[in-house]
Amino acid sequence: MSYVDEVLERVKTKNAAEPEFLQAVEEVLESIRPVVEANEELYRKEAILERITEPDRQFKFRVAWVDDNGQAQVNTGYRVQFNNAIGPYKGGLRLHPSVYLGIIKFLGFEQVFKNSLTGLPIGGGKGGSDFDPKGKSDREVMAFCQSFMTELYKYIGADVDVPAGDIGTGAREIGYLYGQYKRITRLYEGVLTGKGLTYGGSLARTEATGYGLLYMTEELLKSHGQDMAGKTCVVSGAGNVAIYAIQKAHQLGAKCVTCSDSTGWIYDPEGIDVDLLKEVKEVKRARLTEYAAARPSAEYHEGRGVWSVKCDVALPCATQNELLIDDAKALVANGCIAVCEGANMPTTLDATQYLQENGVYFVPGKAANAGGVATSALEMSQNSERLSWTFEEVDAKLKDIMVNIYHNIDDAAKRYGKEGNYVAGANIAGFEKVVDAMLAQGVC
Ligand code: NDP
Ligand code: 2IT
Repeated sequence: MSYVDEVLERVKTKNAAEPEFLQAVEEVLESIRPVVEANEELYRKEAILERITEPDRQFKFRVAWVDDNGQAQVNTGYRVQFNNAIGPYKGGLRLHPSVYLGIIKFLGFEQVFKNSLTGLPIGGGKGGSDFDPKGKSDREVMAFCQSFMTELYKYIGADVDVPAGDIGTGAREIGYLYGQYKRITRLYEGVLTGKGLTYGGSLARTEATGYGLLYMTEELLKSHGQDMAGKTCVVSGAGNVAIYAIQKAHQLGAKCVTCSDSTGWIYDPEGIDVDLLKEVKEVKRARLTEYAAARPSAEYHEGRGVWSVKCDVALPCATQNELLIDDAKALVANGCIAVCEGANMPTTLDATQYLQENGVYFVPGKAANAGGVATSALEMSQNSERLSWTFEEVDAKLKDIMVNIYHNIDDAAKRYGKEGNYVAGANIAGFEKVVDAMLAQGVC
């Protein structure tokens, strides 16, 4: 049996109850096959694949807090420190009822390769909790965050592990978490990113993932003789990534006609009104029905359905496994030319394959959404030098990083005879740097 197959079997046996983690590992190991085959003896001897699929360590802890009725509540907190071969662990905190260890491991594993692709010195980690911030008061969110950090602070630090936002963790949560870290440790350090601008945050971090996604999409189209101007886009999600993806797409002359949340979706043929969407989601924290109520051109539909709308470009920006095989078929039938993932692993393996086989340019999340964590690394740099850069400076660096990632993954795919396969390119390019560092640092 080949080394890749052997390790895939081992990972399946050891993590049988974690389908999302297995999915992420399978995608990566399948696409790095040619690299592994070229170095099989060395990698096997050094147990590279066993080590890269096993987190350095994982923490699981109780988070007890008191709700507004005086009732004690208990959630579970997680932090998985996956791999720090190239820098301190870095990755977000997800607060969503679906969170369990397998979700955090899949996200941490993806983060290792994504962070490598940024070209910046950051390792991979992820954390979170099954706490649901939706419908909670600010005081309840603060109580949860303080309790969560009272455990988490032991494991993190500006040069050790630097968490950030993800689903359910935005500026409000990062603020409460930072306040508690500072209070316990007495350290005023860049231990979290996505901080507010008055206490060490970076300009353009809020926009970075969505903007970066569009810089990547634009570069992809440009290198295939097209551009974003005049394109119709369908977007899923209505959170941080989706909002700023839509904003940048509109700045580039495209029109985004959909967005969605966990209960329904909007079709707005006039183009999504970003200011209204921000008001509904960032200020009121309300449902998309409020968007439809305030916007005559918009239709609201219950359930899921954005991928059935005719488009040139599809940008999944909500969550994992939200673009399924039938959605891929609908996109192809409707003439979609590119799918770039703003979310982490939103497209299932069979849907990805279908899109690629039908000539759709497909850029996976670990490359296309890397602008968020890259800008987090820029926030860390600014914190270290105790300076802050202008919006234009950070935005220009972000754009450079995304353009570089595109060319690196394109080149890596070509080097292994897989031209145009950006999944293979991203996994290979991300893997090469991490493995090089692991080999240099010995067995650990
Ligand atoms: P937010 O919490 O700001 O927004 C998430 C959006 O997706 C919301 O509209 C939410 O709807 C929807 N959503 C979440 N879970 C589900 C679900 N199970 N089914 C349907 N819809 C769902 O998160 P972000 O925008 O920050 O994150 C979106 C994706 O992007 C995630 O995959 C995240 O890992 C990834 N990402 C985020 C980065 C960042 O910097 N924030 C960086 C790189 C990737 P509702 O409000 O109804 O729950
Ligand atoms: O998935 C991701 O890359 C993020 N949620 C951002 C992580 C970060 O450290 O900014």
